[in-house]
Amino acid sequence: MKARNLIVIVGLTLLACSAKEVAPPAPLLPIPSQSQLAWHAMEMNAFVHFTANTFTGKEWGFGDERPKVFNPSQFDANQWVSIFKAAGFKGVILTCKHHDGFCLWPGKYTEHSVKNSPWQNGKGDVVREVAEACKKNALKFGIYLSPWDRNHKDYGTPAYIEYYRNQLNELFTNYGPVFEMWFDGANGGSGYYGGKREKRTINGAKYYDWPTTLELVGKMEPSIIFFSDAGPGVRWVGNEKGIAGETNWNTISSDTLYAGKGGIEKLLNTGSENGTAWIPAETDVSIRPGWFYHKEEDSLVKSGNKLFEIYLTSVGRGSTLLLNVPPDRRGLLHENDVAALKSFRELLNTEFKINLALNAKTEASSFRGKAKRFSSANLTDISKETYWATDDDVTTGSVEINFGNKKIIHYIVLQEYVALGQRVKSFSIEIWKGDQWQLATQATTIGYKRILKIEPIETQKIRINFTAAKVSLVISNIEVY
Ligand code: FUL
Repeated sequence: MKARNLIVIVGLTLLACSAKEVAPPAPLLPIPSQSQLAWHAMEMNAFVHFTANTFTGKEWGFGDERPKVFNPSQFDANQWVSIFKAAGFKGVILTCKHHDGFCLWPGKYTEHSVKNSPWQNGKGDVVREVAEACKKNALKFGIYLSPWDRNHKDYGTPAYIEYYRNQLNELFTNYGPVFEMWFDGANGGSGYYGGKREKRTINGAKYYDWPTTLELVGKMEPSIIFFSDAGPGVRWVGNEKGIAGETNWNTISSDTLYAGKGGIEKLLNTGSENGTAWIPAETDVSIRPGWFYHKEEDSLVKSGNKLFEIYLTSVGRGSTLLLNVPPDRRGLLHENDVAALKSFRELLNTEFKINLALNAKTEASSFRGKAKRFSSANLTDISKETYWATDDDVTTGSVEINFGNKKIIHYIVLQEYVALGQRVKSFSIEIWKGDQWQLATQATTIGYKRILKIEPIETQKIRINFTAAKVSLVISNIEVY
């Protein structure tokens, strides 16, 4: 072998060894499960509230609505789902049963369902059609099954819990795969209850025996994400306005929480820095004032601009947006809602059109073990699986991104590599102006994604200063628009 070749081989081996020596950062517990990671990446899902209420004009049916009121004239689940897909949603969660107990599938455990409605001569199945439309459009399908049932005669007794679990069984064995299961927090109160027409109070912390129910569902659908105020998969964001916490930790201590427990909205909105479980916030909000369709709200559909604002305060704050778009009495998404979704999509497309940071030159204050695989170049590559990381004892640092020439910038997008936990507590963004750095904005948490909107400004480079973190920094992505 020639001496030169030998030198090259030795050199390469030494390089490989030194790279090998630099271990990746240890995860900061708690970390998300694989299904939670997949859920984060979905970013936007659609919520569909549709039931007897659509025809009676109510928001909370009493439970005495006759099934025959349910009669959409032009029902088309494919219209809903293809519009959701075009708008960029990745999943659809359907109210298979709302508080009135009316079931959108012809199950065998109750007569209070589509099977006794004139729609498709009692042979229709909304759940089936939506699940199939989701499959056809490659969107994931989710189930909302209200625990509170104002129709059922046994509500409040153990017999109802058995009924509820039977319904879950039916849904999960016949309509899966299901990515998310929504356990609503509204619990107990007055209702029809098989004709008793009375008030029934339940102990929210105990009555449903959630651990047993979750185990049952988990066996049928191991990767299911459970939504409730308190998780365990994802938590409620604490309001129905589309606003996640400006500080938004994916972590929270869930041992004292339960679905329907009041007075915890603020905590749910921000999570807690030292929470013991990974339970990210889901931001559910309706495109209309109500959750169900009401003709008199046709003029009150949120505009594309408003939806974009909500996108920034939900997805842009590390949460997932669950946007409710209720079909009308025809069984179609109303023209006004469709127009708003279209304008929302157009805004997303124009505002985030060209990522000025893609492959831009970066320079970091330091990087882990000086190993290339942890360098700041990973921030502006196309992959979200590569990341910039610092040494274990380095919890602050900065990264400069140089666009090569002057660009007008409006938004900065940051992502932590949350598979290794949520770390950043605060950061600031500076813009190069004249011959010095000028503060553009500062914020607290990042999490899965943080989008900061700044006053549009022309600049050749920006600097992001990570000013505090729980442990060393692990950032996977920076985009600039
Ligand atoms: C609430 C319910 O009471 C509303 O009707 C709606 O379903 C909303 C998503 O959750 O708790």
